[in-house]
Amino acid sequence: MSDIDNVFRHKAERRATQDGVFSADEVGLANRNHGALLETLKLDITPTGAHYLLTHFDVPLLEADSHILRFHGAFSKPYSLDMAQIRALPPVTMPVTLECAGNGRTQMSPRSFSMPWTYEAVGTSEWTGTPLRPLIERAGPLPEAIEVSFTAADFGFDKGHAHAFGRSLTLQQLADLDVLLVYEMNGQPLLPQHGAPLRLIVPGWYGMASVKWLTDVEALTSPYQGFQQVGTYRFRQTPDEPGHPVTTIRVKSLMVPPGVPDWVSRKRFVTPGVVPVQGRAWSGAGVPVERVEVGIDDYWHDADLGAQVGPYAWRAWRFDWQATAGAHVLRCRATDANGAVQPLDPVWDLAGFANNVVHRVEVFVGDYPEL
Ligand SMILES: Nc1nc2c(c(=O)[nH]1)N[C@H]1C(S)=C(S)[C@@H](COP(=O)(O)O)O[C@H]1N2
Ligand SMILES: [Mo]
Repeated sequence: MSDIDNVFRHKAERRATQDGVFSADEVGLANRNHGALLETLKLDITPTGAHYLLTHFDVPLLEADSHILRFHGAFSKPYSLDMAQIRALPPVTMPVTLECAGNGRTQMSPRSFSMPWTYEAVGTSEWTGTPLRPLIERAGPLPEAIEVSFTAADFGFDKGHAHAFGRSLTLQQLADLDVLLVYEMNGQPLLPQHGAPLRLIVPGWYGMASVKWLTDVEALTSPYQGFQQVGTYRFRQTPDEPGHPVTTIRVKSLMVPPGVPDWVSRKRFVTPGVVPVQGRAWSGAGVPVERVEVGIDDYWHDADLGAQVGPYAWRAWRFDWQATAGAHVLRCRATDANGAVQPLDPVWDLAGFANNVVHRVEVFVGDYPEL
């Protein structure tokens, strides 16, 4: 067996979970895939450079001028579009909150051996593109078509499986969702790392559905078997069960950590008095957030809610805290219009998916002369 085979064998047999210190592999993933700076939660729209990143393989550096999107497979009228033709289609700009399904993974114990997110894999952008639905209708799915797969230009190995990143949606999901074919983020052409020149945005779903570097749209007559659809992004308690697919975003909120931080621990320092505590809250599937509570130690207080920027975007909230001297734990907890509420402790999943546990920040209140 060659050394190359050994590398993939090692990866195929990697441990599913671990506890304790972070491995060099996890640190390497964290260096490639950064999260949002929590202070940008003051803004409705995350500055493009502060939007989190999740790229499994290498970022393909594609030329917009020669990029082609192909509609093929079980369609009656397969066709292709270049970027000029896509930009000439009716444009839509929509604020959408995107969150990685692995956000919060490190708060589970044992944790999944993967990208070690804590709280920060979320952001909201103004995405500009064109609705996908009319383009699927134009291709004319054959009566036997049941799903459409979306394949990207990035390729690599995961657990020994070689594949281009790809995902699928059923024709019913495509009819129900407001999927966009996107070429601009916050009024600028997509950056290479966010999917240039063309990506999907699937509003209300966790980020894995929003395929970057999109090249192929294929109608299928049997369920898609791509690794990113069947090999991962499934809720599981054990590695052997098929599990059920990760889809819509769970209700969640985050706060801008108040005061000033300690460089390494990120614990916070404020002086006594009124301390504004603010943040953003969101849910999936277009379900609005109805309530945000702020926990000061063991007491919960209702926060004031700001405007909902769009059906798929997060909502601002704010609470004025009368800070008293001592060490305090601040938390925030959102409830959506379906009555779903964030749990106080993580709900364990093998791969660490969809952890919407309450955000917890430690704050020291004192008469710090420097503040
Ligand atoms: N082609 C491709 N699309 C992809 C991914 C990827 O690795 N390759 N990662 C997905 C995941 S898991 C997430 S959370 C989002 C992240 O989008 P962003 O990097 O623009 O924030 O892209 C999704 N689309
Ligand atoms: Mo993700």
